Amino acid sequence: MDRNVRIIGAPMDLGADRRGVDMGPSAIRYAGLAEELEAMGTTCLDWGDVHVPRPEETDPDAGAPVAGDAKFLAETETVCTRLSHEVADAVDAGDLPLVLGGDHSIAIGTASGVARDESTGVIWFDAHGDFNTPTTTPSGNVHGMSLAAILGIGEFAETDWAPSPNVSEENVALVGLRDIDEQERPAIRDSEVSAYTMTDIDDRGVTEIVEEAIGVATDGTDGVHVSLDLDWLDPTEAPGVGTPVRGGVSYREAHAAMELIAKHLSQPDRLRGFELVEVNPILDQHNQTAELAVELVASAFGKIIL
Ligand code: 5AB
Ligand code: MN
Ligand code: MN
Ligand code: MN
Repeated sequence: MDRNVRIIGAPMDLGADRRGVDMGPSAIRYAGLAEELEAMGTTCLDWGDVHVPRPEETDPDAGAPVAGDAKFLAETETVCTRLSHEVADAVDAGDLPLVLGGDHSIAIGTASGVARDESTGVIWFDAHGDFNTPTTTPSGNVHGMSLAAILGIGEFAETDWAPSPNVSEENVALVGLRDIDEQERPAIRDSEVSAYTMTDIDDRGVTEIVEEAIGVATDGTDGVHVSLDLDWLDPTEAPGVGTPVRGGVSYREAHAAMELIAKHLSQPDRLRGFELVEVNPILDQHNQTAELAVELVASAFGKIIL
């Protein structure tokens, strides 16, 4: 990695039911993130955390600006707007923003900052589609709506902060799907996003699928943002996540995917942003999931085995 990496924490847990993801940024730092990247010869600057209000300090029903059910949406807007500015500043300075969540609702802010001035493809590694809207959601949790928000789908089209106009559906790839809600299914199918399930990975192998996803995200765009929800991995490898789903990618498949990110997006420099979300230290075993997150970033940023 030739550019400096700018670490930005987003200790957000307003978008999910299970408490504990707000400790994700600390857990990932304690797992040795900066040390691992420095050991690869990458300069790492830690910008600290954006401020996130505690759920106890807020009113979940305060000024819900859209129809339907979206818990803490007003606070999510505030946090994502702050995060978007931090991320855009990093991009302006020529640094690579590495955002540490927090639940996946922060992706709305990360994408907004990464894609502020340039057309951006997105690769979304996740067991889930995160394609609900306030009227389709079974939970009211914004972490299950974040990709729909970025794409301005449903009620999010009426907000001025959620959609990222420089992210087009045709340049978005979802990878690793295995848990989709009834109303998400037609929404994903009817969209222009490329969606790859675990069955696709079984059939065609992780290399072919991830290379195709990279092709989708780079086709006609200036750069690519990678959003990595740790529940993409099988829970045997990543137990410390809020919404585990059996049947995810293996340890080695995950590394292979990240190595392909390094291989295809580093020369020329097309990686514009990277985020790690949904690490929940309360549910983790000895910080295993945070340590895995650090390893995967290292692979994505070009760590070589030999
Ligand atoms: B995650 C569910 N689809 O909308 C919902 O972890 C789960 O960011 C969403 O992918 C999981 O509540 C959100 C049932
Ligand atoms: Mn997610
Ligand atoms: Mn998920
Ligand atoms: Mn989750």
